[in-house]
Amino acid sequence: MTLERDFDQRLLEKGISRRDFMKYCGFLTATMGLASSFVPRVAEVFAAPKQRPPVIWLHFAECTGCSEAVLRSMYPWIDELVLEVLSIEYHETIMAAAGHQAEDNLRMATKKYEGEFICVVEGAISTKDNGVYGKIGGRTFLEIADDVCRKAKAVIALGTCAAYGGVQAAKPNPGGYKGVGDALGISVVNIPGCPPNPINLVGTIANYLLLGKLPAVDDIGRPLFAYGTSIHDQCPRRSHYEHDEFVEEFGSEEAKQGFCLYKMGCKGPDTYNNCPIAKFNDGTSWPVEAGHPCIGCSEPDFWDKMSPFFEASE
Ligand code: FSX
Ligand code: SF4
Ligand code: F3S
Repeated sequence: MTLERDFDQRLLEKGISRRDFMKYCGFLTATMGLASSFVPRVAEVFAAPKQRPPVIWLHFAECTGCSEAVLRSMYPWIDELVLEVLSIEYHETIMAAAGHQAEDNLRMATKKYEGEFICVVEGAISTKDNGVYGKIGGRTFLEIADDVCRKAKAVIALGTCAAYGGVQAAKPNPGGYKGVGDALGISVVNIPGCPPNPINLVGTIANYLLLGKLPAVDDIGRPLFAYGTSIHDQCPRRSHYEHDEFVEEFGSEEAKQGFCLYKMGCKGPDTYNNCPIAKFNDGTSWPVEAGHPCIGCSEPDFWDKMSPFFEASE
């Protein structure tokens, strides 16, 4: 494998050893469900990208937590991601332009890269009454999405709002909010979670750069490498619950109540995501590890279907 020397140098300047970089690539490769023999090729994607696909990143109705999560992705840092792997042509949260200049940038980028760019969408789209309940610069979210997404080579819906409507689509959903795929009737890759784990976006993009195609998805558009298994089936509290010593110490009924969070309302058995393996904040923890039941944030309509999020104790 040939890691470019200047890339090694840039890593060192950031205080990152080559060993740490390779460790991350190993983690990413495993997350993507690829064999360890792919690790050097995944490293090459970041160290010596052969292509830098143009990206137009749209924001609609959401809290921007998804961008926040990506901006805090442990590695590659956002500047690496932005400047070296992708060519971000438009992103409202991190670009300097505002107002008319920003609108012009979007128009120019869409025209210049028509048919070539990846469109990342955050946030839900109002569809009721021609989408009048959500506008930017005088255009409805629906108009903007219809214009931009249809010109993209691929659309990635980042976060549960963009994927399935999220909190905006919770009952009674007065604005008729929907995810981008449903709002436009197009096929998209959904990376849900509120927020989604950044590694699942990086893995989707690395898959595209490495294999020239987007990853295989389940029947609701989620990459199987990340959303193919339930939280419950990967949960360490489940194996501890079945652990002899624990059951011996607390008794099986107490163990169930005190350790597994099911009786507090955990939705892990009905939720598909890789949180127990990928974790958040540089692999520090994830909701159930931190003592909070899973509320099913990567499932469609979780605000309606998964609530109440907590069970009242008797
Ligand atoms: Fe939604 Fe994202 Fe939750 Fe927030 O862009 S998935 S409200 S973390 O910001 O869309
Ligand atoms: Fe399953 Fe939740 Fe219990 Fe973990 S805490 S074993 S995900 S029900
Ligand atoms: Fe969401 Fe459950 Fe993971 S609430 S962050 S899918 S543990």
